[in-house]
Amino acid sequence: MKRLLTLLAALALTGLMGATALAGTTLTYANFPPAKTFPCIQMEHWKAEVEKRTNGAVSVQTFPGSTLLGAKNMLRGVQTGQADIGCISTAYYPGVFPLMSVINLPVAFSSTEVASLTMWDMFTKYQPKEFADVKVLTMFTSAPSQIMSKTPVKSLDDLKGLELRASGSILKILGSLGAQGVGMPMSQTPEALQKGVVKGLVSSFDVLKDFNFAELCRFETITNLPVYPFAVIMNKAKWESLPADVKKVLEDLGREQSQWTGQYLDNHIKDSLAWSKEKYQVEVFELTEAEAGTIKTLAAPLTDAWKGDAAKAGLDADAILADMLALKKKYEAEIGQ
Ligand code: DTR
Repeated sequence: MKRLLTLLAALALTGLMGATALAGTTLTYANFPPAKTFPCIQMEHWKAEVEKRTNGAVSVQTFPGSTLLGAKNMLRGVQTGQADIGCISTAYYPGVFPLMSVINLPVAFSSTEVASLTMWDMFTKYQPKEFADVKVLTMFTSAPSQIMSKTPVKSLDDLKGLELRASGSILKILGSLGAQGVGMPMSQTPEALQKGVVKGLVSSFDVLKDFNFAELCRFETITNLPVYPFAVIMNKAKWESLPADVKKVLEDLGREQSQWTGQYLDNHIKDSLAWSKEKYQVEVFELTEAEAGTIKTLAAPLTDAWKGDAAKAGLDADAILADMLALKKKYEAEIGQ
């Protein structure tokens, strides 16, 4: 009897310890832009879902605005465990993500939801080696990129010599259009605009409202340049330490979170532009069809350059590109453009 009691007590204790250990699981999640920008809005949504779906067994402590890790040390910081989870814009790491940078090519995505789901499916299909030492929790993109500037860009001629902040493939497109692309993460852009180091930027229209860029950049030109890819990554050892049921909750959220973020941003772009027109009377210019055609022609070599880089990394570039275009088409038919 005494033995049985001891056994029961031991079992109760282990159970209790297990529950306590689980209840105490807190995951730190770092992000580089300010709290009200879309990468952080999606982070808070994910946190709420994880806490709800694990019945509070896991809590997530979020660090927006580069308070734990910044745009450029995010990848390393997550690999080394300074943060458990981090959000990276892959365009800030040239050459590091040869496969997933296919999403940053000039293939005319017009919906963030389509681009985000395409990216997620590409990731799950190819499981690229470039992410082998982290656990990928979700992926999404920004919306198609547009010019926001202090001086009007009514035609491509107005771009000559204009200093515009950008990143990734867009920098190269700007160069071939005669503009002066200046590469930097979004988190450094407010200061660069304030100081006049750049006269505008190329990114998605959400930033007009979320960074109040509409105040300085009163002129917007629709160019529909590439989307920027993002990945939410987790420290591999931390991932391995999680119980199976928690892993399942996080894995089940991957695609859903990608779609949620795409939908959020597609709606928010409209809201941000309407707000900017109302508050700062920003002017929006559309290029002529001929000029849009010029951008397309000038951007085309980027795809060949990407293929070269992908082949060097041992990837089947043609198959990857064809798969991405097929997924884009499939989602455009399902969701709309
Ligand atoms: N990686 C991006 C895309 C972007 C669009 N909106 C935001 C808001 C906050 C951070 C990044 C972004 C870029 O650098 O333009």
